Amino acid sequence: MQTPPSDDPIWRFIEDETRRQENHLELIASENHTSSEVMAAMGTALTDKYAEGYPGRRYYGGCEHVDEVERLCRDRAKAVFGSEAANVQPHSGTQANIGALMALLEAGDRVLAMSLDHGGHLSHGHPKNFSGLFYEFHAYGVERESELLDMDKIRAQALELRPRLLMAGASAYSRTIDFEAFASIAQECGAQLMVDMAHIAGLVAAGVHPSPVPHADVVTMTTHKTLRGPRGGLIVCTKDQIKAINSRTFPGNQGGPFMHMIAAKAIALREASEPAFRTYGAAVKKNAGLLANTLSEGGLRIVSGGTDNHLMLVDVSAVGLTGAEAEDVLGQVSITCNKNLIPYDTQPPMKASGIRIGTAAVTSRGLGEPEMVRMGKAICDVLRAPTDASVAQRVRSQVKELTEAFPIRATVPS
Ligand code: DSN
Repeated sequence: MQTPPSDDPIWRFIEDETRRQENHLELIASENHTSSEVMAAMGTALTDKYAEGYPGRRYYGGCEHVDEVERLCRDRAKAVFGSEAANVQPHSGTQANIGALMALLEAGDRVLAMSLDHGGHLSHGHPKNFSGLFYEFHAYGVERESELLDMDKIRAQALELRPRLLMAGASAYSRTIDFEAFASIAQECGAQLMVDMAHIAGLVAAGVHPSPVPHADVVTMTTHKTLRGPRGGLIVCTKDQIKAINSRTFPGNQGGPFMHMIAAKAIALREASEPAFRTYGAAVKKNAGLLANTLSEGGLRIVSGGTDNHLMLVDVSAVGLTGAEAEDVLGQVSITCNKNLIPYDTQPPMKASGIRIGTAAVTSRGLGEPEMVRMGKAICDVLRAPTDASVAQRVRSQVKELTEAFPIRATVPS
């Protein structure tokens, strides 16, 4: 970072966090490192502008330039995801989901979505979340043996429940989701289909994961995970749905849009449409596969036996650790990940039996195949000898070598 503009301690905290990111290997599957251009757009005069409404129909004056920003962002979202319509205003993934649920349902309507305990998301019906408070959510999960979604079982459950909405999408599922099968189930039971592709949006944009867009009524996402944009949400949908989506986003559940973030989303979407992003998406997926193999060969159990996307769940109970302990020992060697429930976990969420690992961020800083093998072996070493100070010391040096060889914004387009 350049010289801080004042001696406000906040700048010190920001510098500390910047340094932490630089010196750690970031394996939290929902995080990424944005380009300098995305980063720059967030710190612009657009943050000062109020623009309630939509381009051409705002409640305040002076919106002519931010109108252009939002129009271009919308057009880019439609082009990247091949959708008929887009709303780029949601402040977050959860707010995108709130807007979509409000557009598709009446309060109290029945929904069938993936269980949080098996990899779903809080905004897919957790009893303390808006979704669970205002709608009647039911959950499907993965099979105990295979740890995979069984589409026949989901079909049977949906036909019995007859939900008004079927939801697909997850925050901790490492396998390809069959959106076509979800659409066919929705059609069979007379439900609408909503897909939350927050985690895989970048893989879909890169063409390395099947897209839900041709199959779903509404698709929500975040822009900051594999899509590598600023923090925020985004909704793509059919022409039939956009009027309701717009109205439930603003004034339904938000006030003024964050125009600086929409500018940054537009830049991220341009980057996602460039050939280099296809290469990036393919590398994220390849890196995840290699890392999963290395961990598996090193004696760790990967939930469902592997990964088809950017993430994997590692069952650390087999090495005598809880997920919380594994997160902690890896943190001590500058490898950041998060504890995570595994399917049918017997531990509470704050302990958990697993960790979730993703390759989006380390791939952005340029780590490739040899580094995945090296990192995977280091993770195995630490998790299998969590109290061995000499192992920790050796791995810390290895991480230092990697982080120094691959600085964060050296390889991301800027
Ligand atoms: N917190 C995000 C994740 O880690 O998957 C989901 O909102």
